[in-house]
Amino acid sequence: MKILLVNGPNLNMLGKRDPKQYGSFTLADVEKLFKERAAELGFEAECFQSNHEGEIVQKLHEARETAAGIVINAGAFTHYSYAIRDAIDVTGLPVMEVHISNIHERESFRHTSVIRAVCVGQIAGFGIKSYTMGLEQLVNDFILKKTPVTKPAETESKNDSLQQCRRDINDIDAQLIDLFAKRLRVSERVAKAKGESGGAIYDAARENVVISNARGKVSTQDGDAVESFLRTIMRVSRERQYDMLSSQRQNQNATAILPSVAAGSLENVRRVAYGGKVGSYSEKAARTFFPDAALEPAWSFADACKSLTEQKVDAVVLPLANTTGGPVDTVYQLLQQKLFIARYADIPVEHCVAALPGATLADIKCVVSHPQALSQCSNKINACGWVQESIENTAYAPKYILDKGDVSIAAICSRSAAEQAGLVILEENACNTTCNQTRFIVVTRELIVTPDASRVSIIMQLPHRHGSLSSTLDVFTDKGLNLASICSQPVPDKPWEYAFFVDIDAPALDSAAICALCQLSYELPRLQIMGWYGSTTK
Ligand code: CA2
Repeated sequence: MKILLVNGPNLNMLGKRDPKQYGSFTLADVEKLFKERAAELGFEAECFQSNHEGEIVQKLHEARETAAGIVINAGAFTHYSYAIRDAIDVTGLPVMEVHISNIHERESFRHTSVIRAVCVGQIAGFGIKSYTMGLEQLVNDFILKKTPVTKPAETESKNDSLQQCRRDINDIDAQLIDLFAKRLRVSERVAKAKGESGGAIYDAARENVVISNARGKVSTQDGDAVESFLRTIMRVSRERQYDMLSSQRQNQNATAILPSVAAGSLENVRRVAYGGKVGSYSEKAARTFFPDAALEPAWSFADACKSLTEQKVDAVVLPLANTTGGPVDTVYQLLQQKLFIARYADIPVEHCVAALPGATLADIKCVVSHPQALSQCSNKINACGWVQESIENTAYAPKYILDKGDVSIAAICSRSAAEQAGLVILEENACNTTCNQTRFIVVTRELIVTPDASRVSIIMQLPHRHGSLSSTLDVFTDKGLNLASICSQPVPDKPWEYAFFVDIDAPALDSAAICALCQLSYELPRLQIMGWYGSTTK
């Protein structure tokens, strides 16, 4: 019985090219050495080389009758020929896989051997010696000792182990990484070309074509997964392009997205409007921000903003959100006009229950306040079964009760507002929590970015497409930016359209934030910077 040596495609070129990878020996040298070593081991060797898959399959079939074992270097077929794999399997002979180079340390596509599982072993990376080592191993362990031929395939098919799955995934990931790195290089070339031509980086129509082509190539079942995968790699590639362009045109970018940044600062603010009256929480907040300014009460938040746009005041102080009651919707609506947030402060809020002198808690049937304050005290109100009545501002509630002269009505307001009106306090802190806080903001006509800014607020509107919000937020994630808050509000005059208000933690004019905002300003139907500001801590 003979030992068959099979060499696959291109191995007839050994010694003619690529000596660094494959040495300077020729195929004739390999075959001579193989025959000599086989003879020493007491076997005759037959050597065969072909560049054709079918011829190799044919030779393997014939070997069933003529050979005791086979050594095979299947060349590049190793990595993808299931026909050769099956032909090895049908020989029923011990087959040893050999390679001159170490396929596991080369390109990732060479890490996979589809014939490995039907061979008794694999020897790779020892140059010409791989052939003799493979031969010796084959003869000693699998022919002379007649070790029963258990190929990995047999154990594997019974137990397609988790380990094997992981090996497969590692191999596939290695290939994906390789390809993705190549794709990034091409994206960089695209960025260069677009940088020169001034072309837009985001081309939604082209991305959709890429996706629908890809969907056409895979099963319906895989369609959505393939779309998510492609959208992710396209987004990351776009980010690379924006990064490249933005490092070239950092200043241009900042001016493109940021409306003219006012040179001035809040130090020049002399007159400040707030919604409510003396004793209101807004007045307290305005005083916190501007200890020396002239404070002007306005009937409503909208009236305060009107004074600002009409240049009657330099700034307005408004409540934006509360830790219990959530966003103050009317203020979010007002911010959709071209107004800017210049500062914020989180102020503890404690509401009391106050009524006409002589009234007791048992007399109260109804409470009056701003809807936010009512919701912040909802536990108490519901427990007592009080009817609720809403009013423009918590600070107006005491006057309302005085006007009514009704002992069964109580105000939910600040202690100072109650005391100024001469009401008696029936309950000190009626809030649902003991840590109730309201975020107040300073609103200005121009964007004022102070050096201590720590947060940027934006309004964005997204295209009506599935995954739109999550892929937009991914831009911030990819840039390592933290979102401090997000909320949605209806867009006035556009039924069922919503704007997202997003706060991002970022120091003044942070380059990662500018880059992300710049990208989104190109890609979204609307992106408005509402402010880049710091906090006035109490
Ligand atoms: O390392 C091995 O033995 C290989 O089986 C050789 C194959 C390659 O496709 C496998 O990944 C690993 C290629 C043989 C090509 O041989 C050449 C010889 C000289 C010049 C160019 C190619």
